[in-house]
Amino acid sequence: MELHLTETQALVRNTARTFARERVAPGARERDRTGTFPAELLREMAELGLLGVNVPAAYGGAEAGATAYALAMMEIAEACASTAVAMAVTNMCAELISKFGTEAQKQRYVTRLTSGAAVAGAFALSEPQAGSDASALETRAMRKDGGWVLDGAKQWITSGDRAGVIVVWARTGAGGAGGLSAFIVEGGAPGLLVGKHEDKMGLRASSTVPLQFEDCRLKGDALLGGEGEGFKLAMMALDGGRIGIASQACGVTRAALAATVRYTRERKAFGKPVADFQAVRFMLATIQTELAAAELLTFRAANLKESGRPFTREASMAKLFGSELANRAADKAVQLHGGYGYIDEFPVERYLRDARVQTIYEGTSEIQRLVIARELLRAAG
Ligand code: COS
Repeated sequence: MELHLTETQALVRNTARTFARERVAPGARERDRTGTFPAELLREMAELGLLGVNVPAAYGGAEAGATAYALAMMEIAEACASTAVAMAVTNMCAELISKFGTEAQKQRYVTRLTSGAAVAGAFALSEPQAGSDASALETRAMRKDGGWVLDGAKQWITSGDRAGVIVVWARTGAGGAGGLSAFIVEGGAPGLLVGKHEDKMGLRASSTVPLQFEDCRLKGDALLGGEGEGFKLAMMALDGGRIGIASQACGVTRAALAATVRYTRERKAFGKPVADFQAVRFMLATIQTELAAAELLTFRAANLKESGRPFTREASMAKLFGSELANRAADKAVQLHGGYGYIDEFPVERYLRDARVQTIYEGTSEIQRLVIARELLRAAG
């Protein structure tokens, strides 16, 4: 769907669109097959301002706002959802540090993320025993010799094997949400051990690893935000992150729909193009209508965010609806391709595999529903 865009938003969208079509889409199938991380593409994205779309220009960002970010994510995800997730987490870390970091942290880490020098950012919140229940995490950070020592295990860390900047959550106080703090850890830090790559169903060109912290020594200035503020930082970052995943879901849905329109117009059955059958048209019409709704939910959340208003509920609604739609749309795309949908000569099986995680990461659909209901009931007084 077409929104009325500002000049800046149109520029970011067009830049991302051209880059996605010319540079990202062509190798997507091969990267998926071989599990090749898009390092070179991320470097080029940094040059285009796509690793800090909503980050102040003072730290190398494009300072183009949350809507421009959503527009750019949709374009990149339409071409390759794996590349989009690495972009999303890098933007999320850059935004988080640019918002809550000290001036020195911003100068040191945000510029590394936006310039591509860090390759990517990573967000290390989840643990083997704490995913949805994020406040139950057990990694500990103890004060020692004016600095901190991290010990614990993290799980499902996107780009965790190559990120130059990793935001890590650890317990610095009592149990529960109030005892958590966030830290900035540099990739390759002594005591940071990178585990084996997860052999995932989808997003196979994005790397996902467990991380282990063993007596990992950090300087005193590694703390991001105040001590005990970590949980709120994580929730705020995830609110923004969910707009990113909603955008990624819209991108995958667009790709699934476009591939299906192409295929059903060409493929003939019973003497006419498959697209001439009403049952097929109804499926296409439903996906297109729901895609427009998902995009509008995403733009609404982004618009609230950039105008400084609360957007927690709207981000969860966009993520919930968009991620479930991407799964329905990719599933229908496979169905309408028949047997060809089930082989990797056509891209729709990849879209289905890539969509599957979207209802799980950055908060499952069930967590989104909890957040939406909590905000609804709170607003009702
Ligand atoms: N923004 C700012 N603050 C927030 C917030 C938000 N979106 N959501 C919660 N908080 C604050 C609360 O206001 C509360 O603060 P006070 O103690 O000062 O009142 C504090 O955080 C604890 O909130 P709450 O009691 O709601 O926390 P819960 O432990 O019940 O957790 C859910 C709430 C389930 C929503 C949260 O744990 C969550 O989002 N889990 C999913 C995590 C996730 O997405 N993981 C994927 C990781 S990335 S792949």
